[in-house]
Parts: sequence; structure tokens; C-alpha cells
Amino acid sequence: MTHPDAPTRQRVTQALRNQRIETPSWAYANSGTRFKVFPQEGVPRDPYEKIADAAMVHRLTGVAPTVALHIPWDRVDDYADLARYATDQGVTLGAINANVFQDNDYKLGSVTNPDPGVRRKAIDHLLECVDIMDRTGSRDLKLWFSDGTNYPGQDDIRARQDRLAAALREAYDRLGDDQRLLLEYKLFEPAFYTTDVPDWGTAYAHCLELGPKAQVVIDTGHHAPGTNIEFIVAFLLRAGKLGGFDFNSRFYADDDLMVGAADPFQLFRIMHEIVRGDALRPEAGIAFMLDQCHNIEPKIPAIIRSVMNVQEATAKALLVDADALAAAQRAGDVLTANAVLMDAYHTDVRPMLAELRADMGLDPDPIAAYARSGYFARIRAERAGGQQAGWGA
Ligand code: RM4
Ligand code: MN
Repeated sequence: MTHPDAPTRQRVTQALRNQRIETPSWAYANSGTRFKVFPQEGVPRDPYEKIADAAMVHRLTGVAPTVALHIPWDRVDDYADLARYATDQGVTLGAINANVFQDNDYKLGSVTNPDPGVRRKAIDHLLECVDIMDRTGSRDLKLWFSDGTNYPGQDDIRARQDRLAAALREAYDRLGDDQRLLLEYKLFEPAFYTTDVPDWGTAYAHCLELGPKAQVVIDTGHHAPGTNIEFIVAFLLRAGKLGGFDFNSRFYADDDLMVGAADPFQLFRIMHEIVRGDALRPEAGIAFMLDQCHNIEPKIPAIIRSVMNVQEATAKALLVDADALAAAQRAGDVLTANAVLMDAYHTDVRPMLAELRADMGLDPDPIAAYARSGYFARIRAERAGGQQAGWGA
């Protein structure tokens, strides 16, 4: 499969042209580890400047037309105005991410806190996020909870599930007809003994109980080492319960490195299940989002690189010869089946993507185009002074 034939190229590039990847507002801001945040020059000072950066990424890649917000990091007085500004820049506002993990009240949890007053406050924040969605036109409410415990006996594991279910129910019932609740899971951290939504099974069970507007979101960095994420993708897609992805890479824990950097083969395997499930089309409703932090590398080029990494994995997945694969699988021909997959994975899809970009009126090399654009020199000069945005690590 080193030289895909013309009909194959046509099919693949058409699918790639329609692909949509959402970038996260927080990836444009300063971030770091619990040891140190290294500030960078030209970093946005407010949500408007984050959106301007996201729009630049979209101008160069052509496939990143939405930007996710995180509340309260992106709180503004007038969300309709923010949405208008985004449209003027050529992008729209995407998922609204709730944040119930950075307030002192949440030391023992947010929606599962033993104190009903704290739970009320956390649920009210979730409801506020849906209010914001109404104003921004966002479809998705994305929920990640840091809730859990550090010590055996610290709290009642089962009661915390009851509290979680009650909170999710309130948020779910507040959703409009075209809105969704996407529930994220994470193995551990910041809680180290129990986590209230630690895995896809827990998230899936809660989403099933809630109803059709609740779906699971897979953050690729939120699993134990060696977890077969493509299995989870296949299972949830089949069940109609996959809402989207938070893409990033991990070596050890929730590293939030660039997607496709640590394990491009895993990303390919994930995208293969997406293609297999016919879920790449925007109408399939899967949100392909990045959730990353660029602590030491320049942020905008890193986000461009991440978008390109997703495109490359997708292109390879689209090149899998589905008929040959199915035939080999039916025949029990293990080696051929594996070879079909590996042929696609080993294809250099970069020339095809460069051609597609040229067809779309874009520079074939978005990273070089960014370097030439003068954008960085401009934001470095314009954004001197003021308080740089960051998530306060
Ligand atoms: C969490 C989770 C959420 C993200 C925050 C910043 O670990 O992945 O999706 O919004 O981090
Ligand atoms: Mn995430």
C-alpha cells in the first residue's frame, strides 16, 4: 500500500477534508507541572486572545474550526459577545468544560463531597455551564471530576456513587434537546485510593442510567499503562455511547503531551476503530478534541503539530483495505490480517496530506507557514504586560 490508487486517494482525502478537530483554550495558556510553570512569551491574557490563537491554528490547518472553553478559566461577562468574536475570527465555540476541582471547598470532593452544601455549589456550577452553552451555542458539556479519596475508610464508596448519580441527573435534566453530557473518567489523580469515576465502565454505567444525551468521553491519557484503548472505542461505539475524545499522549501518567507523540501506533489503532465504526463523519457526533498542555514547547506550533498527528493517524486508518482485512479475518489468516493493518500503518501519508492542504488553498506545511507568518512576533509584541492566562499549577 505504498502508492494508494486514485479512487482510494479520492475516498481518503474526501474523508480527511471533512474531519474536524477541536482545540482546547487552555492549551494556548501557560501550564506546567506541580514543580514549575515556565511562562512563555506571547501567551494569551484572556479568552479572546486564546480564541485568536485557535483561529490561527484553524487558518493554517483548515480542520480545527472549534475551540473548547473551560469555566471558570474562560469566564467572561458576555458569552454572546465571545461567540461573536469567535465567528469573526473564523471559528466557533465548542465544548464547555466544567471545573469543580480548583476551589478550596472541593478538598474532599465536589459532587460527591460528604457536605451537601459543597455538593450544591458544585452542581450549581454544572448548571451554570449549561446556561453558558445556551449562550455560546455549544453542544457538549464535558465533565471531569477529581473526586475520590486518599485513604481506606475516608468516605463511603457506595454513598459517593449515589451522590454522583444525583448530581449527574440534575445536570442531565437541565440539558436542551440538542445538548449532550460527556462524562470523562480517569484512573487516579488527584485522588490516590479511590476515584469516583475511574474507568470507562463506571462512566458507561452512569451514562446508561442517565439516558441518550449522556455519553462517555475517552481521554487517551487517563488509563493504566498497557490499556487497550481501541477496545474501549470499539465497545462504546457499538453501544452508541462514545461521545468523543480528549486526545493527548502519555508515557507514565496523565502527561498531557502532544497526541501521537508518545505512541502514534496506538492513535492509528484508535482511528482504525473509528473508521471501522463509520464514526469519522461529523454527523456521527463524535467530538475529536485535544486536551493537552504545552509546558516546554511553543504552544501554537505544538497544537498545529497535534492536529497534523491526528490527521496522519486518520489517513492511515482510512487506508486500511477493509475488504482484504475482512477476507483474511474470515479465513482465519492471522498473518495476512495483521499485514493488511500494518501496510496501512507504514504508508507515508504526509505527501497525500500536503496535497490535500494545497487543494484546500492552504500551505502544504502548516508549521513552516506559521513560522513565516509573523504571527508570533506580533503576539509577542502585542501581549506584553497584563496577566498571562494559565491554569494555576
Ligand atoms: C483533567 C481532564 C479534563 C481537563 C482538565 C484540564 O485531567 O482531563 O478533561 O479539562 O484536566
Ligand atoms: Mn481530559
